[in-house]
Amino acid sequence: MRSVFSLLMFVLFAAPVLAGSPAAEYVARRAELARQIGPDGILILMSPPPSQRNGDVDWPYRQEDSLLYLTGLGDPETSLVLTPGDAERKESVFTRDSDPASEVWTGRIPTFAEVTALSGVKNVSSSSQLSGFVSSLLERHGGQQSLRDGKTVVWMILENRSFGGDVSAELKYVEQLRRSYPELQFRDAFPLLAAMRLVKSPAEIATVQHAIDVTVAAQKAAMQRVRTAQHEYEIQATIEYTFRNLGACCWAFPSIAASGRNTTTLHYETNNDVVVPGALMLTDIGAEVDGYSADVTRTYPQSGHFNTEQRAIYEAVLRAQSETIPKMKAGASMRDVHNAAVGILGEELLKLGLISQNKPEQVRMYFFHGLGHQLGLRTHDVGDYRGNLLKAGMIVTDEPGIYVRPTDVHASPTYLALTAAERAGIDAALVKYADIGVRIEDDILITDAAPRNLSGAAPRTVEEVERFMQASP
Ligand SMILES: [Mn+2]
Repeated sequence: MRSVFSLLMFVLFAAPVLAGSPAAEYVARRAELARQIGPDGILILMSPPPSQRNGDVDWPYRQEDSLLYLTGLGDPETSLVLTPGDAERKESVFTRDSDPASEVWTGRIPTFAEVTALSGVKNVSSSSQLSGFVSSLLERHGGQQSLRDGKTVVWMILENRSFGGDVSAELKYVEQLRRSYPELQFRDAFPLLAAMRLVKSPAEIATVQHAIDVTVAAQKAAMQRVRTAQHEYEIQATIEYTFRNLGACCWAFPSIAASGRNTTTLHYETNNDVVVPGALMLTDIGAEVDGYSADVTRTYPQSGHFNTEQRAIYEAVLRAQSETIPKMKAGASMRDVHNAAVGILGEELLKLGLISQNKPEQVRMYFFHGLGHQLGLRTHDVGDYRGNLLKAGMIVTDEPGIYVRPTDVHASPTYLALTAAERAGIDAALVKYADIGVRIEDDILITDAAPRNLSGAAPRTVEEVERFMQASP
């Protein structure tokens, strides 16, 4: 009985890693969304156009997250239309026709049958038919009065697609439809999809775990490489080599490989400086697998040994992480977990002399980002956990840090408001710990029982890091 169960679990968890989420899961997601938008709703999701790098070179294509979530289809020029009120045809995909002339240049275009097999959508047609299909749909709705009565609602992803003054294809399409059908109502489908995407299915968790496993291997390779590397980019090369070598498509965000004082820059990503002998190295990296992101940070000494000051800061951050991970339980508020981390960092910073009183505004001179974020199809995934309680199935990072930037501390209003004696005490500590930056980041699965650290296989404690680095060739 037990072995049958284990085997079943293996199949459930292993299959998506090998073949992407099965079509059944996409079918269920679309059915749930269709239920939410109701019979008067029409959902239209469009893939973004390829984005140009320069000349005739595009960036690698990335499908829009929610379209990927609902269909598994990664190709450009793909649209999904859901029509829950239609008796015969409730869902349709419009995508590229096969085109031998262009396939010579850009590779095979999946056949309509392949699109059906992957997504579970039976009606697949040419992308050239999308606009005619939507018009005939709206004419029909108009004939049934619901358009004129204002009941027909077109749902699209309108979320932040107009950033940068660049009006998205969606917004242009909305304007075009509005001109032809002034009575038509439009609504943003993003909040519905964001709510659905918060809690991850077993297949999604397995995919994220796969991305994390690749990222953990890259962290270990980086810890080995730092002993002999001359420049940060050599560490970056080792990391990204490992991603591809283990089958991940790419990074989910540009790799941060920071040495010495660069560890105190949160999103340092030029990675061109020398590796400072004996200094700390901070690598904040994430592989992407089947659209899902990992996000793991490790900080380790170039020499393989933490010196006294590095170790003191490291232990402070480690304590904040070790004591907050167990608090990431279903029903807990991430805001409370964040505040707990701030309190612990405050106790430690006080012991180190870097603050004069354990107050959040003083801690903020060294820890100035959130404790964590959701992880999924985006590295900073949908869902504002600040307003919501943690739920089983969410994956959330726990990433406290301390960044000692003396110039910034000296310029901070909090520091300037302190007494001369308090400032003198802090100044002495700043000299001691100047330019040390430590962040430790793990990916935590919220469960109904204890939280599970999905990235715990990367050496994390001082002892684990030193033992691993010293045992390395
Ligand atoms: Mn992160």
